[in-house]
Amino acid sequence: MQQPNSLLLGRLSWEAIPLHEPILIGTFVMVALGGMAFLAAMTKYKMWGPFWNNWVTSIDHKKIGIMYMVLGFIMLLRGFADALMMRAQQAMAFGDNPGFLPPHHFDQVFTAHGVIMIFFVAMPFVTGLMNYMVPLQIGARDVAFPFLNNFSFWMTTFGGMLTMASLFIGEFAKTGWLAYPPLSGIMSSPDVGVDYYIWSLQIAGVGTLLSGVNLVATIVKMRAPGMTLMKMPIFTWTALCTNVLIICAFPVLTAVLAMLSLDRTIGTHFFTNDMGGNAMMYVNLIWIWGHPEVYILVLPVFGIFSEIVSTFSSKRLFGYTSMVYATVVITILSYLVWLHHFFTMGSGASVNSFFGITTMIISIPTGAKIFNWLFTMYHGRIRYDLPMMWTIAFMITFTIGGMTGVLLAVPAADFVLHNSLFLIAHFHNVIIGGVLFAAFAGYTFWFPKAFCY
Ligand SMILES: [Cu+2]
Repeated sequence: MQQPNSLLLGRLSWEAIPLHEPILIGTFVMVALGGMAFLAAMTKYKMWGPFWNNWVTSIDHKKIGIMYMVLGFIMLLRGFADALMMRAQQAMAFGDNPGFLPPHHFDQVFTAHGVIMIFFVAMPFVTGLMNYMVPLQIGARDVAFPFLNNFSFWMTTFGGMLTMASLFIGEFAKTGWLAYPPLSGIMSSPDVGVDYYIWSLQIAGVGTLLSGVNLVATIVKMRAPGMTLMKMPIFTWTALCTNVLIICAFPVLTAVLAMLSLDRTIGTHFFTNDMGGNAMMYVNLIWIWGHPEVYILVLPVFGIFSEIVSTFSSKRLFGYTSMVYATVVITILSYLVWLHHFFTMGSGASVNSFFGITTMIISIPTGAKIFNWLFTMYHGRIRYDLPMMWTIAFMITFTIGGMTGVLLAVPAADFVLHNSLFLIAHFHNVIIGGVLFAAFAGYTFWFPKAFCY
């Protein structure tokens, strides 16, 4: 039996430099040239001082918010390049044509695409906007713990840098974005890939948890006098619920990854096939984090679109109170649906029905929001500026994604559709139509506030 490796980061030797991979060498040369140009320009225009003082060490929530957004955009380029590589490979590789990506490289690209888009694009996009807007909306000078805020940002950034480093030193996990064991165990993945995965997410996860604590403390304790909870702007309400979810869910991620790394390093048997381990326990725990995670991403999105719809319809938001209740109900329900990600585990009709029904129920408060936005537009003087265009595109795309979600919530249907392209289409509809469209809408909408243009 393969012994667990003694080095937490696996084994990195000169063989870890992928000199035999032309695609990676080409990418490395481009990144190195770009990096050197950046360093030269910074030195030439004496930008190091201002960069260090005004950005790197800044504890200003506005600056930190913008840095999160920049991080998201840089990682979006990588995540999107991965998507293009996957699709190009799938378009080419049929018949006796193997395509240009060897299988182990494709698996890394596939895994990195999911990890990067969720942890280092979607999360920084929404955390950046919450950081920027919440103190302004509640009339606070800054967040509750400004230094901790800067620290959280750099923890997230270092997690992203570690994931990027795996491109050129060693390799990334080949397990899919949630690293299910036993594939992610030391037997099937003896290389450094899964260790990179664990370290990147543990570091970024701590950053996210701390920024969650920071924003909840800010919203609960630092509102302007007279701003009672039911007078808070809707975006701040969604930010409050989101960060409560972060505080409840991210410790589960930290714990499950810690147990996986113990299995890999000192040979415990939490998720192994033998010695009493149970791989399905990992799957349960990672989705107890994973499903709240999707609402951590989409609740602020609902807040952004609520602000935009009422602004560009020149009307108060319809059903403010029901919007708030719908957000709170979604927050609670999002913790009661995780098993819909693996109805096929075989946990029996009663358990599957419970999780199928709770999943369907969650579509009711979500649907209520869509109607509230439509009623806000109804009889409004609508200006079709860019943020409003993204909003309408969101409403259409997200509703289609939502409906396929309700379909997938039917265990019998899910038995057929599980892990199929139908599922891929469903979550890309809700995440691209939701988070990405909201980021573009929100940045366009609040750009003048940030850059006085
Ligand atoms: Cu889910």
